[in-house]
Amino acid sequence: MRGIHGHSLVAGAVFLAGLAGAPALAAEPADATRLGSPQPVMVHLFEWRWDDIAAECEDYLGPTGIDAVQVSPPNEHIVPGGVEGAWWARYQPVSYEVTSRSGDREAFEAMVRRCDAAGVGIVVDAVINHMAAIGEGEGIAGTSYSEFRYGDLYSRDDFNHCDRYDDDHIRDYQSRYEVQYCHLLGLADLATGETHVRARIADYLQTLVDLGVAGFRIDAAKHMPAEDVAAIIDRLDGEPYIFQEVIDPGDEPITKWEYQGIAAVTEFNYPHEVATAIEEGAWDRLKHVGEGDAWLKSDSALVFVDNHDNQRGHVGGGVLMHRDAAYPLALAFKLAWPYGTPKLMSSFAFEDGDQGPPSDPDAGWATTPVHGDDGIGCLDPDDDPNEGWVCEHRWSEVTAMVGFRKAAGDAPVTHWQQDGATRIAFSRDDAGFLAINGGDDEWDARLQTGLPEGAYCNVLAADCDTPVHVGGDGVAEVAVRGMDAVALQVNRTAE
Ligand code: QV4
Repeated sequence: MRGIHGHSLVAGAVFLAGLAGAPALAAEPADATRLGSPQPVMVHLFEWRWDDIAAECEDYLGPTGIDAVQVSPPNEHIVPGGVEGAWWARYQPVSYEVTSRSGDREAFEAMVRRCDAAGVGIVVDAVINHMAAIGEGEGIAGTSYSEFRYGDLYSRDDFNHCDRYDDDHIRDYQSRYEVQYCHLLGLADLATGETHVRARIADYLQTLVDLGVAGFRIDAAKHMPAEDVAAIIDRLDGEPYIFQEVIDPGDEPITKWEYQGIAAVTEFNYPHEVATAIEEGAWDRLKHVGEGDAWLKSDSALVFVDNHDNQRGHVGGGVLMHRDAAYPLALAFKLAWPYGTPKLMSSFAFEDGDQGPPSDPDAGWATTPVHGDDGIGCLDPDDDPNEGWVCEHRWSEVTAMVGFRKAAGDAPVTHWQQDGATRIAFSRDDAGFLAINGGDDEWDARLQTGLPEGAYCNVLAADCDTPVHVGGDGVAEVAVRGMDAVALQVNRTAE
């Protein structure tokens, strides 16, 4: 048993003092330009296979200007058959061998190479807080595990044993100690305070850096003391972009602020504020997204309208997702609004929140490809809405707004205008302009832009047949249909 009994809030306080004295580490892994462009956009190709991602990088992501893909955990996990093909098998690591439901190491390496050649970086979802749920079984690459023993990698002493309740599971999120030293959902909690455990985790991450990955999502970072996360990252050679999954609902002792000096952090205010503002018809509240003390500073914030957990209500839900009519407008806002590093969700459709990706139960729940001869492509409106690859990242509104974000660069927001609470518009200074009509009736208005005089294409429209005229005073005559938007960008004028 490790000497963690009696560990208390004090450790957190000591650590914070320590971090303040370690500026060398601060901010660098949060520098999103490490993903290869000044305003990078990432997409989560949730549960996609490695060869599909490689093809997607070449066919769509590179040409669209999407900079990076978050991929599902690439290391060995429990067999999906044991859990009826559930997607969350990937979050139960059995070893650090690079073999998973998405493909083997060879396919992973080929993906990294092909995506890199297409200008797209791979961001690995790193599950390092824990191993598979306490119990026994075999991983997808054949590694056996039993209670607190995972192949030759870890044994009992490498785990925290928090001595709470009868099963050491986390129950009280108001207890810092429990959240960081007990077992999240019964998953065997690694003793990340131990030097040799840190070294093994860092070896795994370093292997991936050496294979050429561009970054990491640190899964369940809140469940590791920030000091431990910092110490693991500090061991890495290379320059990965890192963001940490910290769900801070605002009323727990562990906060996102503890992690923001280490690397970027998920900003969970974002999906909730965007969803509630839109659902309450208070689109004008979007003006304040990212503003004030409750929000991470922009460079530290990883932002999203939904993620793989909250789109299926795993973390309280309350977000917009691909099934919602307002979702494309929420994404247009996200890509036009210069706060945080945006991540797009590319989902598979589901009926049941545990349901895995399209797959064949008779073949060990092998994932059905998107591309190639056996590929099923992306969901059409006529398809079964409960199964298939949704591919939100291919929607025309999304690809257009990725281009808008690049064109807007670092131009600030200017000329905020609104008509009531549902009609909003703003400029990205002299580089772009977005008007969103969240009401039902058409919005015909003369709106101030920062754009130079000209006839602009609405980049959200299918064609440029009806350009929008901007006068010498920057005023545009716009007609925005109900639940629609108009986006203009400086380099997209009518011929
Ligand atoms: C079950 C019972 C538990 C019991 C346990 C006993 O429900 O009460 O303690 O058995 O063994 C799956 C099942 C879950 C099961 C657990 C262990 O859903 O019912 O527990 O396995 O067998 C994903 C899924 C989880 C899934 C987990 C592991 O969301 O449902 O659990 O993978 O397969 C907090 C955290 C945050 C976390 C979020 C889900 O602060 O960090 O919960 N989010 C990340 C990922 C998420 C992932 C994990 C963390 C775990 O985004 O996808 O959980 O790696 O908010």
